[in-house]
Amino acid sequence: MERTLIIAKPDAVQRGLSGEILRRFEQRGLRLIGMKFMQVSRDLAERHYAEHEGKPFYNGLVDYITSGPVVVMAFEGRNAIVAARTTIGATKPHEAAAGTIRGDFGMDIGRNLVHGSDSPGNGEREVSIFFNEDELISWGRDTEKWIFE
Ligand code: DAT
Ligand code: MG
Repeated sequence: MERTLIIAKPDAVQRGLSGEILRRFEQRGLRLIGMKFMQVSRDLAERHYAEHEGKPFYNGLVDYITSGPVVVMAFEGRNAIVAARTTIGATKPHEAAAGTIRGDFGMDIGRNLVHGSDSPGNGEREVSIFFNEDELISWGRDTEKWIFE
């Protein structure tokens, strides 16, 4: 069972796309276990993006994710990481396939609308820095057997 952290970034919230983004993961069959509307602090942004520290785009990335409120979601499921990444699309929205979130709504790498964890380890790490365990709901979906064989 994998966990992935999804963030509808400030541009997605400003453009009224946070519901559309939630809908796509929900419809895909990922199971929501936590969600919150929040403003990311600089400290939290720096911990979340620690692996990018020192890269030329790092400061801009931290500015962007802290520039307005975001909707943060945690999902759980078999193969959740890869499933979410394929729903999100390529990092550069102008190259992202049509049908993906970035490919349908984005143009610029600095406004790519959504974050998704890139590995099971990062999924666990990122979910745990954005959510306390008591903010995550363990629940069974009645449709489970129609989504997974
Ligand atoms: P992703 O968000 O697809 O996982 P990433 O983890 O490599 O991509 O990078 C995190 C974010 O940093 C990405 O969503 C946009 C920004 N970014 C990455 N590479 C960049 C670059 N070469 N120039 C500008 N921004 C970049
Ligand atoms: Mg990444």
